[in-house]
Amino acid sequence: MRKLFFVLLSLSFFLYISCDDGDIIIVELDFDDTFYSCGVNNLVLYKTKEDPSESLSLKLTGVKLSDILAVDAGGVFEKTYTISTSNPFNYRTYSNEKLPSDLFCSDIPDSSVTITNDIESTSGFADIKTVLTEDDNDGVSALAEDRDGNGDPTDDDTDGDGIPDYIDSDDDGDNILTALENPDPNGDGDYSDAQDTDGDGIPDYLDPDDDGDGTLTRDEENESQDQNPANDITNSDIGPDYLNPAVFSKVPATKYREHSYIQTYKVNMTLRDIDIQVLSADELDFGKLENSALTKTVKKTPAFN
Ligand SMILES: [Ca+2]
Ligand SMILES: [Ca+2]
Ligand SMILES: [Ca+2]
Ligand SMILES: [Ca+2]
Repeated sequence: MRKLFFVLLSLSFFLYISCDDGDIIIVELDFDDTFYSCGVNNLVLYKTKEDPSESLSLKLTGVKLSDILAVDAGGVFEKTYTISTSNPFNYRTYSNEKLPSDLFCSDIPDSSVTITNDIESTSGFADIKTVLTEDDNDGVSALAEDRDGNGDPTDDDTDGDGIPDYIDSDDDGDNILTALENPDPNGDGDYSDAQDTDGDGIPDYLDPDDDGDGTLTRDEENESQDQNPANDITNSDIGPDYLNPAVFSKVPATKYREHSYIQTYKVNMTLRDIDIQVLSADELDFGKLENSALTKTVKKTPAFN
């Protein structure tokens, strides 16, 4: 019986085919370090390449994409799936010069695709690790938004609206987005030069009364009550009333503006101990999952207080 085995070398690896006559055929499997997913009730994790056309795929029966995104409170999901007859790993070659992008996504196989080799492994393990990161992209790094520096950014909530600063796009709750309050004017990651209109030592993005006139910024909505004090301008030479200490008439805000932040799931998979008859590999770094569903925008409007 001929034997095949994988050897991982950096991000490319080789398939060695040892024939009975002693000849060794080496096929380079220079796949990208990214992979894709398909399936509603069964998850297929796969990667394809062309010239020559090949695919690697792992089918996880009864697993949904949402299952591997179910991170714990620390933002991590880790699970080892056993490769088996119901969770097979396949290496395939094709006679087609080009492969359809949805090769593993259609219920009915594409009749134009011709498989020339199909090598299946039904043992081994697939280690999947998912890490969720969340950021408000407000111009202040999540590290800096861990204001007390205790390593836990979830316990820092400047405006007390229930949304911690690292995912709060309006940190001081004044209805002016942090990104618009110049927290880092020259973009060097040093926030000591943050805009501080009233010079009280509290930068505008953390100061609920930016011009220090005694009227909260969020309540300086003299013209339009739309949770946006930036468009209330009594003196166009000075600018918005919330940055003009000479104007301090109060039109109380009644709610916060809508907040949004980005969730990004990074999914990596490593295959281990693939070793069935014609295929063996101690460890195969399958790479990082690419899927538009891994980035989500979360929108919420906090309760007004
Ligand atoms: Ca907050
Ligand atoms: Ca603000
Ligand atoms: Ca200030
Ligand atoms: Ca003010």
